[in-house]
Amino acid sequence: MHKVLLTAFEPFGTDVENSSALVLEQIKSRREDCVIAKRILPVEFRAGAEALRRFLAEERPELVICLGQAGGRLFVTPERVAVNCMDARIPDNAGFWPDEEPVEPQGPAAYFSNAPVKAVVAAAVREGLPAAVSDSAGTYVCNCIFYTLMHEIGRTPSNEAVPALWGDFIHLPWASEQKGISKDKPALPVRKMARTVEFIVEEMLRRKNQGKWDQKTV
Ligand code: PCA
Repeated sequence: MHKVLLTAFEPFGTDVENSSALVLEQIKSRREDCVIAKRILPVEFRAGAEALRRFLAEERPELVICLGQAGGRLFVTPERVAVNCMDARIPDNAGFWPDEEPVEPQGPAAYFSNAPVKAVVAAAVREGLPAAVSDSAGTYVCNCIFYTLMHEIGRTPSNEAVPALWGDFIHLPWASEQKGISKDKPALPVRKMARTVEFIVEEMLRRKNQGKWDQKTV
């Protein structure tokens, strides 16, 4: 039985709901060959990172995907890279408002996701699902959580050719059903986004089991 950890966020800014939490709710916790632990993170740089570390220690998953909302995007967008920078346009939900501060003062400038993001997105697109690779998770809380995840993975010993823990972050558009989002804004139905995330999880697990740890699209 495979163990997957999926996280989403509370609402933030002026939004009363977060599409990532609506999508997470729709995803089944148990599938044929895997158990999915679902957790909500606060939209706070420090407490969010702390909560993620705690969930990793509690769940000991082999695949972690953190979901977040990026209002204005058109597709479900797995992120390729996390940067060591916290630079916020608005304060987080605890009132912390970083101005070009590192996530980890001793950490590298950036981390790539160690999952085959491009290959999995290509597979999703072949299925007709609304997915695209993103090369920037921004510099707000989502990027901080993604950077923290990859930093923790880097500290986890792994002797095998295929790392023991794969991590990625997926930004989602606003949801069509989301309260407070006007109809002229770009949005996707929750069910469609949930199906796309489920496909990405399945495809990542399939590749991980086969030891296919490369970015080739075929
Ligand atoms: N999106 C924000 C933080 C929480 C969320 O869902 C971001 O993109 O950083």
